[in-house]
Amino acid sequence: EDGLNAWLRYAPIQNAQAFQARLPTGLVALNTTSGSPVSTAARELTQGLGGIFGVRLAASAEPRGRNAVTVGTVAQFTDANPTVRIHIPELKEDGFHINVEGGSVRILGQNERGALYGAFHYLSLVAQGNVSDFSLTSNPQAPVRWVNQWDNTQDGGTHGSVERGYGGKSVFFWEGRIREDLTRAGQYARLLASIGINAVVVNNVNANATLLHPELMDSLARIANVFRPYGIQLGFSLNFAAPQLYGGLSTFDPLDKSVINFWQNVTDNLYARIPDMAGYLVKASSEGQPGPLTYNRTLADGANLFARTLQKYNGICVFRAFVYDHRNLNQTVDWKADRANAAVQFFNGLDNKFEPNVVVQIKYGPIDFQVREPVSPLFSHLRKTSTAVELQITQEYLGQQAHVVYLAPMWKELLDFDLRVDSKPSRLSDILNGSRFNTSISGYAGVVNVGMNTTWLGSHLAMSNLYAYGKFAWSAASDPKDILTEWIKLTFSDDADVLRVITEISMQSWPAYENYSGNLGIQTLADILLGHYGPNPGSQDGNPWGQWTRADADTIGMDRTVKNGTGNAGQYPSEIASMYENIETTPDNLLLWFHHVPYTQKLKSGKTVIQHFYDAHYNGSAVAQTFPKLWESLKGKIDKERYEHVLYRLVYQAGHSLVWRDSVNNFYLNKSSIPDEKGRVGNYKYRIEAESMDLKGYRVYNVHPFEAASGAKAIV
Ligand code: BDP
Repeated sequence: EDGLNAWLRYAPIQNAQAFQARLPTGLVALNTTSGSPVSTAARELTQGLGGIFGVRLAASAEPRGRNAVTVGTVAQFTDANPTVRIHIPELKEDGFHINVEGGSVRILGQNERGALYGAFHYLSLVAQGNVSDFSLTSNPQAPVRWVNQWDNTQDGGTHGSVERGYGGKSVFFWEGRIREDLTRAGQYARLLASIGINAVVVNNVNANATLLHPELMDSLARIANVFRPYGIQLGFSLNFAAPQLYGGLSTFDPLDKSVINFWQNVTDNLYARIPDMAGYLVKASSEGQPGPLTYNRTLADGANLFARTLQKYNGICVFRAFVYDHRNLNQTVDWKADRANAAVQFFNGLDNKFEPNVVVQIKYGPIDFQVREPVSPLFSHLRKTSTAVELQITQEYLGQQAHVVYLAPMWKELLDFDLRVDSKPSRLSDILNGSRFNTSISGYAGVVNVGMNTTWLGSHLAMSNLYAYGKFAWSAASDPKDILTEWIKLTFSDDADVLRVITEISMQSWPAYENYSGNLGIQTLADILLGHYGPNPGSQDGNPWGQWTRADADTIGMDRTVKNGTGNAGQYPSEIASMYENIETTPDNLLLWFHHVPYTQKLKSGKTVIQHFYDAHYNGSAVAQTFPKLWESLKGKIDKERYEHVLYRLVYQAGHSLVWRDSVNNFYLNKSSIPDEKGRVGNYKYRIEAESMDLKGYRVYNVHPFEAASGAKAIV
């Protein structure tokens, strides 16, 4: 098993024979046109029931499909069976209804995509051994359930690279062109359709304008063709300066007539090739990228420019809120500057200025995919504008798939968070499903970044995050542990030990990572300048982008209060603002996010901040130390290839968690000069240092930063 089929393995289940009498023997596909999602559904059902139970479904001519599985849309069913009355609860776009009575199974979608989702859902249930009679209706909570890929498309030098991708080369691009062989792109679409995703933005938000070349647009259409049988639409990232960089115009001012014409022409050309394109994703005026602010235009001017070109095609323009330009080059502490404030400031006054087909895509927290962030306050400011949350499946700051970090519990906390807008219940999930502010095209975007590696993300266990993302995008009421159980059964097996061990590892993994990386809301403490990987707490304060931990000899944390700090707490609705403004009411896990305190500040637990730091780093890494042993208890119960692959990574994670623990603890011991009450930090008397051994073929190397190696030395 190499992971390629992920949770769609359709592996035989135990006691398959016992179920035979209850299984369909025929198949009625209500649309047999090749390439239609319903015909894809029929193929999956044949393959799935064949794999799981060994049944061979015969195409059945009988339109009602007794002892058969019938799949199609409600309208197709009614057309084929004009005299049959069926009662189906209300279906929303992409929703489905499944009815199982013995071997007669009806899977009907509101549209073809819904029928395909229904087929996958049915297969997932039977693959978990559920063949009893049931009837269920499922509707997605929101229409935007997108995936973003950060695949690079430049000519020359990139070799199919994926920005922040840890699963190998792009499945779409190679050297500035679209791959000839798009098999993997099709397999990816299959995986995504099975979890209810309806669009993929295929190129990096740091977009390159050359893809607008007509020949490349033709090839982009090939990707869309591979997606279509799975009901997946193609989305496309744009470079805001393309009119100048690619079109040869002297400007890219969004209000300039020639610029408007340029973009209309691009949109017309793309839709001529891809009539069902989902729309655009735009990163502008961010991290040095061009944008409307270059011309003193507003972000709404920027978003509307694209939105208007899309309207006649029903396309949407997703405009990212990750906009900031603050750089502090002299590196002195500016107590009022705060990148976390940027989005709300830039969007201020724009709420009623966006075209109706604009969706503002907001990272879950106000900074950047950290291990713990409060919900972005921007969600409470945009009330007339559709919004989508941006979650990150690729674990950029969270261990880059070399560490197991199951993210669903984090997402659950964020989605359940009540922003109390106007002192009314305002859970993030209710803003995203459109119910809180009555928005029509809100939803979810996940930065996934799969690659050509057969594990997709670079690690088998990381795939639970992709699976969970789809489930949350479909329904925020999903439960992280239930999702995990399902995923384990489908991906590995329903063996009790396998379920117990993978659940134990996964459910402990986010708290463990938070503990051994950066806790109390201090951010991840990963190296901030280069790879965003591994411990480098010093880099947080020594960079111009303003992500400051503001640690000195006596104090630590970022004062984001209105009273003394950057005012960020005041960007939240009043009840939440006052909670974060006061140290007493700020939850410990966000204490250092909102407050600058002495290391000796007491937490609610009674511990000091510094002692909590030390203890948490020991506890977190102690948990990671248990992972390899737990996994080893599954030897023989998991196929060899995946067993070895996962074990290798867990052993690495256990070791790297020690590096994290010691680096962070040493750094703060050095800063604060407050010893660990338990005498552990900086005490290496039982450790044999590599540099003190007899070295053959190695030499001693001075490590910088010092805290990354005991005694600041390593061997190379
Ligand atoms: C940062 C990533 C960078 C992205 C940027 C973004 O490090 O690769 O381009 O976010 O989201 O976290 O635009």
